[in-house]
Amino acid sequence: MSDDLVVLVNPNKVYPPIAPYALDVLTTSLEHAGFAVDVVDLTFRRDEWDIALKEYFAEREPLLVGVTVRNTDTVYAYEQRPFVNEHKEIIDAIKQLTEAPIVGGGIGFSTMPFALVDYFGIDFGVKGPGEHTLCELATALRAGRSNEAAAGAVPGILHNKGGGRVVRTLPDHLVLSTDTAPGNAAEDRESGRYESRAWQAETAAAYRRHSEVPDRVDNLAYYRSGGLGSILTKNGCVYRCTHCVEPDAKGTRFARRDVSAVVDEMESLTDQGIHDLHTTDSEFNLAINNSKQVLREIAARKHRDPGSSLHRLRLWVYCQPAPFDAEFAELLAEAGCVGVNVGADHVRADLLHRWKVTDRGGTYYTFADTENLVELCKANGMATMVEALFGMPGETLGTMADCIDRFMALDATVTGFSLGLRLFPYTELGISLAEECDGVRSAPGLQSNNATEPIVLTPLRNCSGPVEYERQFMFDENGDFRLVSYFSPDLPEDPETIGSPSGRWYRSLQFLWDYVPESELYRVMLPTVAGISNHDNNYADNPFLTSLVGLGYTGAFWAHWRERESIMAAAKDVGLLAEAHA
Ligand code: B12
Ligand code: SF4
Repeated sequence: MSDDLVVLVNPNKVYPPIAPYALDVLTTSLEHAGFAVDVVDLTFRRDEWDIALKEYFAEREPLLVGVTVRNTDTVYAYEQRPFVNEHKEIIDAIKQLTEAPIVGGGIGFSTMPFALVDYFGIDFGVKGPGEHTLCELATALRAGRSNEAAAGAVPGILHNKGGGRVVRTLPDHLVLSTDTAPGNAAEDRESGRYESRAWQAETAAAYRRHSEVPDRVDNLAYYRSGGLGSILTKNGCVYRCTHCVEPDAKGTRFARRDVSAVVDEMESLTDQGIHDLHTTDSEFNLAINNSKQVLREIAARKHRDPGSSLHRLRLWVYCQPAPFDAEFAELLAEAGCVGVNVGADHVRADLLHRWKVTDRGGTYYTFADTENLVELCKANGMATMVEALFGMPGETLGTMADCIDRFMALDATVTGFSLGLRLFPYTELGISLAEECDGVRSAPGLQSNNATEPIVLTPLRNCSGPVEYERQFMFDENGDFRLVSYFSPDLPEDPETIGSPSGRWYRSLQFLWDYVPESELYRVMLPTVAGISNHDNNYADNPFLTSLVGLGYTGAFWAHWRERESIMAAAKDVGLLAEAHA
């Protein structure tokens, strides 16, 4: 066994491929801590991943294997396509090839970490940023500790005890603290729900990003086949939008990275020829002063050095409608931002006030902020993608129509409408629906395409532990996939649809397609089901996206949405697209 070798595996098979940024972050920390690291990236070998694993493990016997799980599923309520089954297959193969303990992590993983440690049958798991925890785990194992002893020595680690029991080692600073979910209930401490995970993140270092280096993430290869690079300026989110997994999975406080380290990393990527960078913060404009500092630093370096590769930077950012002021818009443009994707979600104050909320439950924007953002971006030459999410509690045909009308009146480059929500265990909506069911009844709006029985959720406090609680959002009692989703029961569906656990909210979807004027469809993204359209907004194996990257387009895919007909025709001409998709 190599007593200082940690292997990090990327099992993501989704195309177009997105670089596993997490593995660059973790590799940087492990190397700082004196470990040798190999990245085994299966994305580019997705059709022969088993051979890739055999080749690798034939020559190496590592101390520890880490597996990153970025996405549990597509999180599209109409699709409900899981990925964790593919990941399990890969993990099972790894177990056949090495004795080394396996630790799981990743943002998707962190949405249901106890259930996934159990489902994958792995030794350990980490919820949230893994930098420090992974180094401490590797250090404990290198010192010769057993898995049991290592788990006890590593704050925050999840340890598989077998027989469906997964326990977390309570971080020292939480032993006496109340830094958990409201009420600080025992089950919240056990599951680690809604904690600050800022202490878990590495904020001082520039993460090392490589291209064409063996056993490392090949960022340039990803850029060539996915069209986007990535950059993180801070971890976590302080807000509590009721549909969103991120405050829980990433942490409820910001871990702001050192500004110079962030811009060093961006420059290293642009030096490598990766010119389109997408922010990977939950929202770039929260902690806005820090974000302004990052933008000022980029602009300053561009001014100082006319030869800097940062002049070729095209930045794409995720934002909320507020805060977003004129200075921020100007700084964005000066730094090289070309596109702003805003999660405005809705226009109706009556819906937003109980949905898009701060940690104290207050609203933080109105539709006027979305209008302001679109105007400021336009004035500064930046494209905009404005996204709405339909189907949250209280949604009716009237509220949808109102939102479509007012979103279409915005002069946004593209407007995206989604319908229905994939529900996760620790979102406010997931928690409140479990309360409403209380383990004895179903709640209106709960749906899963595979459900054969009414969906009855049990609150965490009444479950045997977090494994059982989390599992019910992904699996039924027989262990079959049942990805739980939610659609407003106030939408005009037949009573049979609403009454059936597997009813499909097709009428509401058809309404969307009918209501958006045909003349506007060129700049609108709508959810699809088989038969409605080939033009959907799903990133997973989407023919439009694969055409884009095949033809050499780069940047956020929505920025090319208006030209999709001609792009797909061109892709067909050069043989990139099968007839069925043209
Ligand atoms: C930016 C982004 C995108 C961009 C990516 C652009 C780019 N160039 O990277 C685009 C728009 C392309 C995109 C697409 C998709 N995305 Co996206 N995306 C994000 C976002 C905002 C950032 C992801 C990221 O890179 N984070 C930065 C890295 C450094 O953080 P990290 O991955 O969490 O890693 C840390 C920890 O998780 C942990 N960790 C990670 N791995 C491991 C492994 C071990 C062993 C350990 C110990 C720890 C550990 O340590 C890491 C370092 O701190 C996240 C939400 C978020 N705030 O993270 C959603 C998110 C990951 N996306 C999501 C989804 C579903 C998708 C799509 C599947 C959507 C779709 N159907 O089309 C696709 C998948 C694309 C693909 N090929 O995989 C979901 C996943 C939810 C879930 N339950 O699985 C998220 C969480 C959004 C959400 N709120 O629902 N995405
Ligand atoms: S949707 Fe809300 S809770 Fe989620 S990351 Fe954005 S601001 Fe934070």
